[in-house]
Amino acid sequence: MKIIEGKVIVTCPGRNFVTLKIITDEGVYGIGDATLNGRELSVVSYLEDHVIPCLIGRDPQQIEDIWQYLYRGAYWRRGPVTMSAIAAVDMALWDIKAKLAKMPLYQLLGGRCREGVMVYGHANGTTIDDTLGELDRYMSMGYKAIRLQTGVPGLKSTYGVSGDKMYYEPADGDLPTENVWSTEKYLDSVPKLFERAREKVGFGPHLLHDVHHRLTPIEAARLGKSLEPYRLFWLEDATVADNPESFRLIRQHTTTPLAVGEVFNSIHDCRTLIQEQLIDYIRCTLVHTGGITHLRRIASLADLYQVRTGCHGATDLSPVSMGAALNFDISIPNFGVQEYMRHTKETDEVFPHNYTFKNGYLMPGETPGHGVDIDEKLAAKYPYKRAFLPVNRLEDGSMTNW
Ligand code: CS2
Ligand code: MG
Repeated sequence: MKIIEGKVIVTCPGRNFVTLKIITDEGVYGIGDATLNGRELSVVSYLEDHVIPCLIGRDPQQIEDIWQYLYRGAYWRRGPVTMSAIAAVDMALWDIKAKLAKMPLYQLLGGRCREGVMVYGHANGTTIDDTLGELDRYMSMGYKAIRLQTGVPGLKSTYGVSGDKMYYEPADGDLPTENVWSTEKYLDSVPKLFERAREKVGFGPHLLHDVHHRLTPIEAARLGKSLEPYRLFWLEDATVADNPESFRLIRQHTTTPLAVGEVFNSIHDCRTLIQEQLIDYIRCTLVHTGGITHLRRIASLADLYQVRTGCHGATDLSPVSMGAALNFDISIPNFGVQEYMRHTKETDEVFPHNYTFKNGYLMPGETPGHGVDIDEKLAAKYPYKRAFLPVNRLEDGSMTNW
């Protein structure tokens, strides 16, 4: 069997998605997500100019060898663009192999370790009351785990609070929009949110929160400590994870569980955090961390240190990533939770899929492969539209983390 074609499909049903389709001489094809929010065209070029020409003629069943070829052969290894491109190839090749084996991908990965994949939804509002109303709504939809994000009094905007109640798309401008941030105002409001939430719903639902890289280590330690009475499932991206030493400091002050990793793209980014048990959940995702072949290694390392997975699953990861992730999640022993930001109707129509939501769990389907396809004709109706993620400045105008 040989690869005869690699096709990159860019579509924008409300937001941009990049999909790689690998076609074989026996007619079987596989698809992989290559979407990197705000930098989509960089991955398109990396695939079209530097990857696809090297794939033609190769045996698509040699997944590991092709992974090693693309990783070691790049010379300039790692980074979000490179690893997203490798991820797309890897997802497509695993899709092909499962189709050839006539089984859903999770069976090829070792079968089920659990009945379903617990997911978390995203309740958010401009005020605490609004957010608690959304918490009610997500609980009524059956979610067992819900992330809470609320507006910060005195700030025009903050991460995770969207106008639309079901969909959250942060890439909102043809050039980066400039947000303003105040840690002081934020640290005043978050403990109140979770105090009110636990008063309202008790300790049944898992509650999560995403700090989105915005605190210093000692501020993150203070927040973690202040949230301990409310028993969060996790506090995410409490500080920027460039320097793992920051998490040694946070760990000294709080038992609030920590989740990190959605911006990571290789096992080397998370090795110290996992080996020193400085985190409790690793958020790496298939599309930005080299695909199934690499994320399996990360999950296995994490398992040795009782760190569980909590894969990133925002709207800017396509349904292809979600479908592949569910097959991965259900098959590993140390699964924690899967993020599930719903896609719009248009997106779901471009990417027909077999996964289903029921009572707080997502279930991968039983069709061979990862269970997601792309309707190329429909995709062509939505041309690429440049969109940047915002940038963030402090009230004095200096740059900070978005
Ligand atoms: C967020 C993301 O889902 C999350 O945890 O951190 O929404 C993130 O902001 C986007 O994926 C960036 O494109
Ligand atoms: Mg996040």
